[in-house]
Amino acid sequence: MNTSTLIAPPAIVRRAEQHDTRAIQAQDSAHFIHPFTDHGDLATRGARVMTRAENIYVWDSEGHRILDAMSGLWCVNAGYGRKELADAAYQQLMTLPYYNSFFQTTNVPAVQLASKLASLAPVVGGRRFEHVFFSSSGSESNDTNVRLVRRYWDLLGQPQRKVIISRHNAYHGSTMAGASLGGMSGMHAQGDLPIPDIVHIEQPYHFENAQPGESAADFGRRAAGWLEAKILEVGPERVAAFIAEPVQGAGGVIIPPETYWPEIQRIVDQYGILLISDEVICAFGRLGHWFAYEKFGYRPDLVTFAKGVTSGYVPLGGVMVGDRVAQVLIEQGGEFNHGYTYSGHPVACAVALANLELMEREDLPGKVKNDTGPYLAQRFAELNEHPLVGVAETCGLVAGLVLVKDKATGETFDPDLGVGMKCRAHCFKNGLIMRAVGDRMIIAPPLVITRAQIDELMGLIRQCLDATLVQLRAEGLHS
Ligand code: PXG
Repeated sequence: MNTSTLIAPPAIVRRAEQHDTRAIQAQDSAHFIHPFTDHGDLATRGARVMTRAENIYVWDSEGHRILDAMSGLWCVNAGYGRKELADAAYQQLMTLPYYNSFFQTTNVPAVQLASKLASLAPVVGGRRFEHVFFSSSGSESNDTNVRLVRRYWDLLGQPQRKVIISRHNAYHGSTMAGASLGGMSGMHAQGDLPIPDIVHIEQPYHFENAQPGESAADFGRRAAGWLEAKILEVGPERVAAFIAEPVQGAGGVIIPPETYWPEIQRIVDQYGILLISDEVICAFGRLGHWFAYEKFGYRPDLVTFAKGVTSGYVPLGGVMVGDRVAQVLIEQGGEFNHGYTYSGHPVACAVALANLELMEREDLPGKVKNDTGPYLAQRFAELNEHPLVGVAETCGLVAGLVLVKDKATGETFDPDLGVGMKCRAHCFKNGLIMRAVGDRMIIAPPLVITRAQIDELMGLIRQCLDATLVQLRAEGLHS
């Protein structure tokens, strides 16, 4: 990439190297409640203090350079240090830092961004996305979806259609509705979740849920069939929508077999229920398309987005509202009593516009589809030879592998051994951020990653898998 577009780092570097890590960690422990964190554990270890970033690398307060193969948290699609995103924020902050979109007002960046998103959303099977609702996060957007689909069925005179079907091990956010839509058992175990009328089916994870010898294609059709079974169990007249990630992200990069989505489409069509594609991770080039439903060829009614829309530089999320819902909501709806202070925030929208223009100019979705995605697929597949790896798969620029005890039988480790966390510790030690979801190791690097950097990434992954294997053998956990 053109390094002149990076924010010049020298001043920041000098300050970063002067950070007093212990003092920051102590203050962090004293005052900062982190998301999804055991604070007793954090206090004894001390948080890793990130101080700066550039391209696909981040630096901590001790001066370590780390290859960020998770794009922050699946969001820094355009890579770090993109000056034009900072400029767009600054310009907008100086012009109109905030105004709301309630009370019959609007602002220019929000209008431009809504139009831009409508133009980027592919038309599949004649379905268009001409309308956008803005929020500040994926969670808020999925809360919006719950309200939208229930309002839609109310307006159509079918208020009994309230049930939303989701999947176990899905992630749809951390608010009451987001966590309920998600299928994370650890989240449901705290705070009486899920809320009423949200139910779950099993995920399409071939490695774990297929029968012995069952082909991926057969399994994909069978897994989609669980949706039909659930609709019949609940009663088709009570089902409002099905929500799913195109590829499950936080659940461990679960890539459905090719037969899955077409069968899901057939089922939602047959029962007339709405389809929500949660593309918080998968949109904006991550799978080689602006929106992932195009890759899999299905026709959602609502599309959740966040993260990559601004490459994570400022918070923004939203819902692409397809014609079917928009027509009812707008033509028959009257006032929809829903909205956030920051819906259509001018600074967030200005940054998103600059980000989408940058991605368009550098053709990041095309690069992932035709160049780096296939190259990562080829290099990642080589890991299938590794004695610790059960199966290694990619889709665009997300990838996941499962660590196994016995390669021949596919036997997995006792989850209590924390083998994934052991591997993650080797990654940190070797300058690589790779996420562990149980014993699945996953990556989602910035979309600006080059082939040479993919080679560097693969070298690090192999080194970390080797180090993990040595440790497991020493502990008598692997042959
Ligand atoms: N939907 C999907 C598919 C997501 O991945 C959300 C909704 C919620 O977005 P917000 O912006 O409210 O966080 C997400 C977020 C992880 C991890 O550990 C993943 C997410 C968030 C936090 C952690 O992989 N995804």
